[in-house]
Amino acid sequence: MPVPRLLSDTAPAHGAVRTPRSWLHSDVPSLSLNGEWRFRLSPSADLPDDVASPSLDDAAWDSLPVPAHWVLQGDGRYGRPIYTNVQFPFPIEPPFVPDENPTGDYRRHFDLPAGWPDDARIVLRFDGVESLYRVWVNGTEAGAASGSRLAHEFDVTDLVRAGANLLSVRVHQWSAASYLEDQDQWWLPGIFRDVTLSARPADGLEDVWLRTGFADGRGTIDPEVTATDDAFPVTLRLPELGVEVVWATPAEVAPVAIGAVDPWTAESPRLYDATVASRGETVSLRVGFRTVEIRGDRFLVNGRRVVFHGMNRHETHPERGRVFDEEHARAELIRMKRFNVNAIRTSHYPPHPRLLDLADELGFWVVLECDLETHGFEKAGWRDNPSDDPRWRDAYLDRMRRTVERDKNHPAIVMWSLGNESGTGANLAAMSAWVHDRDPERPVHYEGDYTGEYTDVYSRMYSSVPETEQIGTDGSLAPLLGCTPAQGARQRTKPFLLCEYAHAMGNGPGALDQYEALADAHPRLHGGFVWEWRDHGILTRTADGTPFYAYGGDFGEVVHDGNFVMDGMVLSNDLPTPGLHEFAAVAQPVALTFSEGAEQLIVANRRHSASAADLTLQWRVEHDGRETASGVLEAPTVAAGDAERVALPAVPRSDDGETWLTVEAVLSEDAPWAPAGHVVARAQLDRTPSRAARRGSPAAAEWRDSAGTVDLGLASFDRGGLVRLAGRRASGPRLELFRAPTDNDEGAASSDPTYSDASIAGVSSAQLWREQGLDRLTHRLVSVQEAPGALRTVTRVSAANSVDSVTVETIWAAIDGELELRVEIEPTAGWPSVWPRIGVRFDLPDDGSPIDTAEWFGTGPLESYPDSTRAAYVGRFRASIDQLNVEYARPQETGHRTAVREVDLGTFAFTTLADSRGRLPGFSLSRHTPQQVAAARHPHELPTSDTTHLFVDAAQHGLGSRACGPDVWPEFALRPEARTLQVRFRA
Ligand code: IPT
Repeated sequence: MPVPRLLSDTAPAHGAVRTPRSWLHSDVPSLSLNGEWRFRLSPSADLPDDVASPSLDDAAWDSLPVPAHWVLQGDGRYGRPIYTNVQFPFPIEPPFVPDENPTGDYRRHFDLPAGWPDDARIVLRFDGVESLYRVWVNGTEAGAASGSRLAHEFDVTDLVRAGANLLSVRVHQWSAASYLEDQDQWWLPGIFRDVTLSARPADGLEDVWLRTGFADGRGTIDPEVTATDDAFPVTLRLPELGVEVVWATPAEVAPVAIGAVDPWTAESPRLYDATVASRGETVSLRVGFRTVEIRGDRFLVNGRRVVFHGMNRHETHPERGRVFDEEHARAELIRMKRFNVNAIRTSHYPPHPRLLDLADELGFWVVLECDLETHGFEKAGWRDNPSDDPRWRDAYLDRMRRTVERDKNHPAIVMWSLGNESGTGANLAAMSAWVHDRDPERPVHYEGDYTGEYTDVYSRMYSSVPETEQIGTDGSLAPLLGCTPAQGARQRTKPFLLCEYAHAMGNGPGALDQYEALADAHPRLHGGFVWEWRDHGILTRTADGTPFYAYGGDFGEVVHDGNFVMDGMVLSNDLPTPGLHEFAAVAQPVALTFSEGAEQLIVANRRHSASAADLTLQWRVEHDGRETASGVLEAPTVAAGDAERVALPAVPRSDDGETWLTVEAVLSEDAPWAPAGHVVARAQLDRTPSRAARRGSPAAAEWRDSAGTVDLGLASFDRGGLVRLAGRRASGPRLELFRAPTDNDEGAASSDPTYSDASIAGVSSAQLWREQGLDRLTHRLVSVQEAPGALRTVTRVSAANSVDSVTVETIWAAIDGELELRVEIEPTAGWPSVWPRIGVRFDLPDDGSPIDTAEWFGTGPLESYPDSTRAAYVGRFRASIDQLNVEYARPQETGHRTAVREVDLGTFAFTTLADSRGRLPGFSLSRHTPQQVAAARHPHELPTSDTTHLFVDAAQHGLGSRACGPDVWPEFALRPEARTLQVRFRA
């Protein structure tokens, strides 16, 4: 077929492409063709077929590893990655792609192993090639295929010969298939998964499917064996269960009652080794017994409701891209388990097949998604969308078929998903119908089926808290997205899940606990999947060699979507974000609460089916963050879904400090994913006896005007301003209303009426802040006064061309060997929007000994914000300035510790006093001002600094999820208001 026609061909496969089947562990002879290949890159697809010619001399070609993406090899020699979310990086003219089409020619020689059976079919398997490729063996074309994250097998029996062989592959970056692969990720061409040659005997097992079931403590296996008559007898063995069944002919293959077994669940992923042997081949599987069903609006596994505490997982790595690394994948899944993640949506394509072995083994509910997204068609109102165009029907069906057939044996997979963001249409409906026929058990998911025409579960992305609540509630006529009231009523008859929520871009997301509470309250709601597991940063270097994690635009792309690809719970360098810690606290599988009167701990087991017998309840009492007593509670065994009460010990109270009781549920023994002692859940109780709050001293009454150049206790002042503190240079307090906007502050999504009083549709909070000049406030000293042992200043703070202002009164007073500072912050009426923060900044120049560590008593150990406080607990913590701040991919607000009581910075320390409403301030420590942070696009662009900045904030604005979802919940939005800050410094 001429190249232009092949490139625009919507039909997925040509030539000797074999029928899709399971990815099986088999004993047939095989040869991995991974390794170094000869490689040549051309800028265009229209090339002579010389790549296939045995006489071509490729000695001058480069060498490239397989599997790999060519754009991630050779330091830019083979082009660069392109990041787009919804946009297509080429003109939208389906099914055509531009002539400028990077094309990689690959060649390698291999020896056909001696001793492979003569009558075997020789099969060449590609587990992933992006996006369209042609294959030749010894100069003859075997075929062509597309479907980047799907497997293809070619029958090359007639093309290979004994001894040396030449394998040639031509890979085009762009093809008709690219229109179906518009997922939000880097475009990364190349042979990026394994290539394997195998010898399939005539009496081998073409395919095996062991469908399992579990009911009343007993397992069943409903087998499907695809093999020729010659392959029989076929024997199924499960040695551990004493099962050995022999089928003499295909007609004898029938369901097997297994007897008593332990079921498979994500919590107790019990697997049994099984083999299926024909005359010529034995395959090994790990079987888990479980039954998936929908009953009414409940999604059940083994008869019990499942709540997804899930992550959307892309395959991405800063150096390898989508090339699979089993060790890294295992470490990722172990990390998920440690952070109370119990489910994975394989967004938005099937992962490397080994990932599903790991999911079976470690235990996850998996929604396995097909490799499909046509999001870029949304721009033109879905005109020409392949999803509803008969020319693409075969491609859609082929993709779904390859998805299901490859992975159907995995107990972890409890749902199939048709794809993501592809509008709606007949081809999607046809995919669903095909799945229903092929695998009637597992439900079909697809979010774009708003009205529920052809899918089994109701799914949404980023619906707000009130909307989600309405979905969970009966009798609500509130319209559901894209539905008439009648369609909405139908959707409410189905189980609901959030296939994406809580967009984890930069600092955030907020409100995880609000979504969790909804799933607790409304059984129809089955939880969801956070967008997304990890950042997709690509490790690269600046011209001067500084390494950094690149995002969209860093490779000079013509169109790109910036840092929208950095929206994970884990940073590019594998570091879990505070957002992931918040998730772990919210998703904790046992809820620990205290009875009224605090005599008892209530242990509620929120798991699917496992008891809490694997957990030990440890307690400790701390006075002002210092442990005074500890022990272990006599824990009852709490069955899943039950709650039990446990008596608490007597708590010794501190006379003058705070008394906190902390209870932690920890693993009693090592689990496959965490050692004994790993904290699974935590709760705290404030047992501080109520006593009169510590009040600041009354301000001196006899003020007289002053030049303000005085010494006061451990500080010196010049014209009212601080110049020295505890023997080091210092300045401040300076009013700070700005924070370096988070990605959510920069987001302009959503105008849900519930939130709208705090936000304007289409306009980000950050834009409003910049318009008002919060990042460029100017100061005018109005007055300086003195009284014995005290100093008072009044400053008016406002921005250029603004009538709105803030009056800041500071009163310093030397008291009991300490220096007290009281700051009264009072805005004029009329400031129009929410504020990022209300606080003050102190500048502390290094002078040879930088302030680079803080020890504090307050909440920690990680940053927290008003709508993300569940992971924070009260204690005494210590951290370096680098540990205090998170290196988000794009620099932004970070490091705020809420409700701090005491901070020790080495040369000096300070305590805080609650305001008249009992609110304690927070603090942060940074090497940069918010203005500097806001100006940097990447961490390495931050200027070198010779100063530490201390921020004491009366309040911070919440985080929300507005980069792609709802704004900050009104209760956690910070409005301009008068606030008081009060701290006491000591040396
Ligand atoms: C949603 C996509 O499904 C997901 O792939 C990702 O792009 C996410 O957005 C944003 O990071 S679609 C969005 C338009 C709601």
